[in-house]
Amino acid sequence: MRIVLLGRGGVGKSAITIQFCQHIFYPEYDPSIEDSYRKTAIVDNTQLIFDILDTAYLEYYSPMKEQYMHYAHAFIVVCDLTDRPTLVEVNSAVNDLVLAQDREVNDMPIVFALNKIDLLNDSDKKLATEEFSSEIRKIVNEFSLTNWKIMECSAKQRQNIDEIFMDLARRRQYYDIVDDFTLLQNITLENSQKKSISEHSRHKKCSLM
Ligand SMILES: Nc1nc2c(ncn2[C@@H]2O[C@H](COP(=O)(O)OP(=O)(O)O)[C@@H](O)[C@H]2O)c(=O)[nH]1
Ligand SMILES: [Mg+2]
Repeated sequence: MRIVLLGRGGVGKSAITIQFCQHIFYPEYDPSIEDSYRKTAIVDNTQLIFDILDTAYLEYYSPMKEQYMHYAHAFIVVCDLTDRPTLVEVNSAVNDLVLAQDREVNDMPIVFALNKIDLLNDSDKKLATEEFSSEIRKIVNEFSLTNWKIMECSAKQRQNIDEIFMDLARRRQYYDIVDDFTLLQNITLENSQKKSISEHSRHKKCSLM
């Protein structure tokens, strides 16, 4: 199952990924690293392979991100519960993933992860969660998302980290994982179709002239 993490730099995408895969918290992880991780886990008695892309803001075009976004089975859109401006990126992240998935119904599983709850006391956490949740609900309505959940978490203290990934696995209708070989075949096929279409239109133009 392929999962992509999105959200503004510094919200904790890498910390969540590394905590889930390796059970450690790196306080100083390089913010420019975009990398994929693999982890096997049992969900409801079924063994699942999680292929996770931890994205980063990159100045250059990232073909890996483009393909992962299109072929992803689920998304984690992360924001920092102590930093309200990180909500801005939630909107653009949802916009990007909706475009990349290009579905008739936007039923791709999405968890909105409100990270860094360890930094807030109970009453601040409650207030911030309410505020973030109401903003996220607006975005959900705007894009007509049908398969989503808001979850608080702490990558630092490993709170709700496994739960996020398990929730996405359960939200996915099908457990049949397209293996990497099939994926590669699909990409090659799509590329060759694009190529033949453009060749076809070139020929057409020539014959018209
Ligand atoms: N207190 C706290 N700090 C966190 C948490 N998650 C990430 N951080 C810190 O926030 C900063 C950015 O995290 P990082 O995972 O690199 O963010 P990314 O840019 O979204 O990948 C780092 O200094 C992390 O140590 C968390 O749950 N609690
Ligand atoms: Mg990172």
